[in-house]
Amino acid sequence: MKITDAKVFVGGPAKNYVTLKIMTDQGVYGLGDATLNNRETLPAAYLQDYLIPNLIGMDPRNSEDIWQFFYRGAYFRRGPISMAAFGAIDMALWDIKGKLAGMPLYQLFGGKSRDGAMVYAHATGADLEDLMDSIAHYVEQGYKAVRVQCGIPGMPSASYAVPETKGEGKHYISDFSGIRPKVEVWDTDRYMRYMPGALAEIRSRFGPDLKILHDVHHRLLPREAAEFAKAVEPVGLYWLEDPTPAEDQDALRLLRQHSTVPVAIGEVFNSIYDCNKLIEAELIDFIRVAVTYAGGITHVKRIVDLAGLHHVRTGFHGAPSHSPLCMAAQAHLNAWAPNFGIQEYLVLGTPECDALFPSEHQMENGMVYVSDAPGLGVDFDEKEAARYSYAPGSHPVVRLQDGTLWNY
Ligand code: KDG
Ligand code: MG
Repeated sequence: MKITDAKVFVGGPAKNYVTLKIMTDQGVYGLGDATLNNRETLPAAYLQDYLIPNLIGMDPRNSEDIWQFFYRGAYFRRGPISMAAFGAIDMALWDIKGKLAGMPLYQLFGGKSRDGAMVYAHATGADLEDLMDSIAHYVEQGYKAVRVQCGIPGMPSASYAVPETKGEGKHYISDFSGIRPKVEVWDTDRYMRYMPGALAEIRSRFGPDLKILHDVHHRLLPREAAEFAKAVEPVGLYWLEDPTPAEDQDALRLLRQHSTVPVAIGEVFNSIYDCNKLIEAELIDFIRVAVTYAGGITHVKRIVDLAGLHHVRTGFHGAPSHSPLCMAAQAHLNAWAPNFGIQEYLVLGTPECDALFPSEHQMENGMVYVSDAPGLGVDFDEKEAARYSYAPGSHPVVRLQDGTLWNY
């Protein structure tokens, strides 16, 4: 069996999904997602210029050897661009494998460990009351877990993932007004003073059962993160996400010494070598890698297995920038993983996405139920895809009040 061709599409409904389609001499094709938010053309170019010309003629069933060929063979290893490109190839090869076997991917991993996988929604508000309305909206829809982000009084700009004005949803993932980022101004002291009390009010409004998550988005220094984690401990968070940047894997030790708040990290990691120390030293509780830019199913499954040895559960990244293909790959892993925790969920279900990526994966009452279709269980409508093209976008950059550049 041979790979005969592969194509890359960039575009989508208000998003630049990077979709790979691999064709074979047996008529079976596979689909993968290489979307790297606001840098989409780069994995697309890597696929087109280097990886696809090498893929043609390979046996698609040898997904392990193909992964090793591209990873070890590149010489310059890792990094989000290459890992997103390999991730798409790997996803597509698993899709082909599942279709050849006539089985959904979770069966190839070892079958189902659960019927439905719990997901969390994003609630956001310009201020606390606005956020309370947003949380109530998701609770009414049956969500059991909600990530909460709100405006901080006196903060010079809207803080991470919150709108400027009440009642307005925040499209924080990409600003399509151009390639030059907007600047947001961040004030750590105001955040540290306000947010623990706001989280406590949310807990008292919604009661003990709601799973409350909060994303610090890498903004605190390790000592500040430890102080913040200690302050929010009485709230009983389901998790505190990215309290401090984790390039320094030892930075979490200080937080661990001062607090038992569950910590979730990893949405910007792209290999097992970014998180092996965090996992082995049991400094985190949830690993947040995405199948897309952590090298696909083959590599993420290794991370999940390592995590399982150390009581670390999964909480895969599911920002709106991930296409339904990545979300499907994660849904299959979520159905199987003995150490599944929760899934971030924002993408499936919009009419435009459903038309571009038809699938039978279901979402009901805050749970995702994986489809039994062979492979990933998602298709790609090329006629729909022709309606969309690449639109350059950017994340904001963050500065402190004196102008110092900070972490977005
Ligand atoms: O592209 C950046 C987003 O993926 C990121 O800001 C989303 O932090 C995020 C999250 O938790 O989904
Ligand atoms: Mg996050």
